[in-house]
Amino acid sequence: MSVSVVIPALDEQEPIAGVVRECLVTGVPDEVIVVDNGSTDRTAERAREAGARVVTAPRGYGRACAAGIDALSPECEVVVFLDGDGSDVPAFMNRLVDPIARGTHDFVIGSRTRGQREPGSMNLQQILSGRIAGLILRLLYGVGYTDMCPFRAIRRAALAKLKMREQTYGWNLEMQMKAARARLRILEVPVNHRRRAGGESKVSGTLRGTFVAGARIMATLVRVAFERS
Ligand SMILES: Nc1nc2c(ncn2[C@@H]2O[C@H](COP(=O)(O)OP(=O)(O)OP(=O)(O)O)[C@@H](O)[C@H]2O)c(=O)[nH]1
Ligand SMILES: [Mg+2]
Repeated sequence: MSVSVVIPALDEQEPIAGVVRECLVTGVPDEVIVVDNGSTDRTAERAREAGARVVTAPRGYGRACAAGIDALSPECEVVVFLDGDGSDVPAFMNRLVDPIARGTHDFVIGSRTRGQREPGSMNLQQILSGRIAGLILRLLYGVGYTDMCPFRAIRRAALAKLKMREQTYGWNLEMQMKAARARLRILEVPVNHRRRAGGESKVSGTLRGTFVAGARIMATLVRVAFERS
């Protein structure tokens, strides 16, 4: 199966090359697309040097993912998403892609709370919000998640049908909700998680980032829960 990796990156010049290389050495992806969200540093250049194709998108995590999807090669059948800060562990990519390639699942998502976490790689509110969102989704759709992990793989055709709309931090949760609502065959697998490999935190490590992302995630939860499929 043809696999493409999409990596949203904003000012990640330190970690990005390592992330791209780690993806490529797995031998799983046919292409790695880094979506540069208007970085003011050398993220794009470093990503390109490491072997990625670079496309640009306006600020916003969801906008980055959408731009990555627009840029997929025509052959691509499976899309893998992961962060550009070196915190996700690309060595686990096989475990995410395999069940889709074997035809048993459509959406395979990592769970950092069930995997091994480097101390300090996730804070309490990230762990709790993933668990709580997972419980709410179990009540809504009968699908249990334990994390809103950015590292995930999905069949391209299934993703297209979800009609993703979130432009910022609601993107990850929106995909999980819509996948459950669409009755995709979903699997959650434990993945390890590290501290970011250099650079600065934009979300969980700052009070403002935490607040903005938290508000957006809650708004997404309410919007998608009440929306007709
Ligand atoms: N904040 C933000 N992050 C973006 C954007 N576009 C892409 N990203 C990337 O989204 C990923 C997640 O952001 P992080 O800053 O790592 O947020 P986090 O994982 O909650 O926090 P730390 O890992 O502690 O830094 C990183 O790869 C960012 O580079 C954007 O528009 N805003
Ligand atoms: Mg991070």
